[in-house]
Amino acid sequence: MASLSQRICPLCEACCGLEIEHDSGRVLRIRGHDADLFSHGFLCPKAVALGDLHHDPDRLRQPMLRRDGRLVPVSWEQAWDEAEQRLGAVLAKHGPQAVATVLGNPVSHKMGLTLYFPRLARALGTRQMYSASSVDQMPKMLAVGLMYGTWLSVPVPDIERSDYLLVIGANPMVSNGSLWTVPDFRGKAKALRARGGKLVVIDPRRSETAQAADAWHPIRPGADAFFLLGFAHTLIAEGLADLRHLADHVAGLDALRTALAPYPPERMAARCAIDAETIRTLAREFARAPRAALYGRIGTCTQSFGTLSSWLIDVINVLCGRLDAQGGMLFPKAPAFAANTRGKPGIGKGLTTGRYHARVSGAPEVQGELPLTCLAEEIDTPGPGQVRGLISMAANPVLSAPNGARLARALADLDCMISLDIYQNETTRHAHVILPGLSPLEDAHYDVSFTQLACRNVARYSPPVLARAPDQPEEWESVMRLVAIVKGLGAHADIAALDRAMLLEELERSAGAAAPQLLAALDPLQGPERLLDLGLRTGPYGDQFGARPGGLTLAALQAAPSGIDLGPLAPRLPEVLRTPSGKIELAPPLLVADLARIEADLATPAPELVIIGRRQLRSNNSWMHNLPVLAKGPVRCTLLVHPVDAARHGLRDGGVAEIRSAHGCVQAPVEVSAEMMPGVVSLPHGWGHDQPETRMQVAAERPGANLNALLDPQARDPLSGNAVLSGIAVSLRALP
Ligand SMILES: Nc1nc2c(c(=O)[nH]1)N[C@H]1C(S)=C(S)[C@@H](COP(=O)(O)OP(=O)(O)OC[C@H]3O[C@@H](n4cnc5c(=O)[nH]c(N)nc54)[C@H](O)[C@@H]3O)O[C@H]1N2
Ligand SMILES: Nc1nc2c(c(=O)[nH]1)N[C@H]1C(S)=C(S)[C@@H](COP(=O)(O)OP(=O)(O)OC[C@H]3O[C@@H](n4cnc5c(=O)[nH]c(N)nc54)[C@H](O)[C@@H]3O)O[C@H]1N2
Ligand code: SF4
Ligand SMILES: [Mo]
Repeated sequence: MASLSQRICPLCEACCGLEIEHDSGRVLRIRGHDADLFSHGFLCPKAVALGDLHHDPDRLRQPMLRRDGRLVPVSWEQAWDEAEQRLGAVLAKHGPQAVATVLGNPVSHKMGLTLYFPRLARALGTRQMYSASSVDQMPKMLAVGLMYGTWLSVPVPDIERSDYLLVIGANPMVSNGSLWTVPDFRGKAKALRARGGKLVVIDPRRSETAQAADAWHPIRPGADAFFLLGFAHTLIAEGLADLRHLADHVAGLDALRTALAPYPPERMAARCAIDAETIRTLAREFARAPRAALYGRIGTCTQSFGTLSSWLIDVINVLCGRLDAQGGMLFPKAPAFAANTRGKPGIGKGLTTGRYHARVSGAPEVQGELPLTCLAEEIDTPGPGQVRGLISMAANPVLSAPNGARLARALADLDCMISLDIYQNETTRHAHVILPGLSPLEDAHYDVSFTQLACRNVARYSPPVLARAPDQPEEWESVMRLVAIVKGLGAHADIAALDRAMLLEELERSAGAAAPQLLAALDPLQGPERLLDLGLRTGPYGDQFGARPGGLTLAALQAAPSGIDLGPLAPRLPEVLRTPSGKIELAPPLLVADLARIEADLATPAPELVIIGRRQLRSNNSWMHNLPVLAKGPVRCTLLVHPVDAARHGLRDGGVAEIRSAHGCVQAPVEVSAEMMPGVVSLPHGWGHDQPETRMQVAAERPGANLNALLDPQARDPLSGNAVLSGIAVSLRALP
């Protein structure tokens, strides 16, 4: 008898509700869950691949252990003994600072990992912490953190009530949104246009989003800050700025005016390749539209001016009174875990960076992390503090970060590498022990991070759809076993007791004498569900343990498989702020000082030909290329080249190009396409599955080329430490 279960999709930030039909452990069909109060039945092709993922014979179901140089399947018992012995040895010999951790993108989609990694981090106390954040959104987090006070105070477009949406460096039609949880962007954009609104896209490529827009303006990669400076300058110079309801909530307006003064569009145009009149026109349109929002994403982050660009986007929204306004940019109010719903409303400690620095490069700490592009050199550079052990969780930096080849060599030289992952891939093949995680259909789900970025306030919970093997631990349990090893309690410690003891300690810090009572009130829940119940009940909609009857609890979510709607986004100023001043900081000194680099850059000639990346509907970073339903069809890892550039370099459609940069060389099939702006070529990231000792048979059949092999591993945004992934100079050559 087939059964029907609901499950939130954990694959991307849209967090769509799915309906999964299954029988005796086999997935029969996956569809959008029409009754889901948030996503209303929307899904994309990746969700359908959850079945392939669950049944993938290459997905690890048993721990793998390195023996005589090869990874072989072993029992959990053996895996834990090895993990304890190796990690224990590194800790005993070199101390915790010699152990690094690296987190990949899926960590933020798995509640067990998101909620339990902080325990491991605290137990270890290492400064060697890395994650995909520094090849992604760190610049945005830093910019909003400085302006509003917490790392995830990211306002999102109120698309359903907007008249004008300006998108820069994002392709939500394919990515389904990022730092903006917005299922069915396509439908929402269509509705915006149908009611007379306008969608405008700024992107070096006429992306799928640009194709669905009213206007597309190509921009030179890496030059967003120049465009945005010209835009913001116009707002002030032409008297278009109008803070409206924000006037009483800002600090630093005069400093901002002074800082913007040197950058009229006429000075910026050549650098960003958008003419001055267009910049002025866009600024006027944006300022005059009844309700408008400016949204920027990864294209504006993964460049050397990432933090400046991210800041200027919010500056423009503030200058036009678009922030915290209906139809503009609003702050979600998440039901649990959001730093901007905790503590005293309207004021806070704000944040700092550079509390310590990377040993080799001197790069500053940001949000407790060092730049991912520093990891390889921290492992392979001898000296005090050299990294000798690594714990990776759901990360594939050998493909996802710019210096994969060097990183792979460094990983192979570690004394201890433990990976919590579901594949033996380009990164985990170097591990001494791989501890398999669950299939997404085997664990419970709550969107810890993405409820904080959602286009509507909502709370949803999914129980596991399918049973896991009896000896397979949940991921939080594996993390807690690592905690037990680090704490010297041994890998076979009583995890449930340790979990309870650590939670009690945390509750004592926050609730003092009431801690034991609170803990008892959460019985008999355990693990992530217990933390979730605590988060919900003490959150802004919570039942406050009985003080607010009818308020949110986990039990309430469990009784509502379509979710609980908490209403449209609403203005939150000044309550949302956590800055020391209690104001929106418009001109943080760190950012204003960074404008000096703009001046220096203006004097540097731009390269003739540069490369950018590209996301695709049937691909998810590096790790879904092994799923037949997504892998089938035409070869996707192709180089898009504008006809003019193709002619100049003797390339033809369907031919093969050699792509060379100062840092590497790869080959890829050519697709001649007028989608590109001339002088810019595009290759998707996450490919290069031709390395030995991986276990991803489908992916290996069509490995593709690794874009990141071309990038400059030392190129970073100096403020956030984020890697530069866009706009790298390349040359092309046709291969026979
Ligand atoms: N050139 C270029 N490079 C880029 C980007 C780009 O746009 N251009 N994008 C960057 C961005 S935005 C990101 S987020 C990073 C991503 O960087 P990573 O997170 O390092 O890469 P992913 O390909 O997402 O790999 C995810 C890993 O998690 C594992 N995994 C998947 N699901 C689970 C699970 O449920 N449990 C466990 N334990 N493991 C799991 C997979 O097997 C894989 O090893 O790549 C970055 N790299
Ligand atoms: N199908 C699919 N969905 C995904 C992912 C995936 O791999 N596949 N990855 C997920 C992840 S980890 C993330 S972080 C999100 C990212 O979500 P988005 O930020 O929407 O990511 P992209 O689709 O890469 O869109 C970035 C756009 O920026 C453009 N661009 C490149 N360089 C520049 C530049 O210098 N300036 C400007 N203005 N534009 C530039 C690119 O052409 C591209 O259209 O997507 C998520 N969703
Ligand atoms: S858009 Fe994202 S969350 Fe929605 S079904 Fe596709 S992969 Fe899953
Ligand atoms: Mo990402």
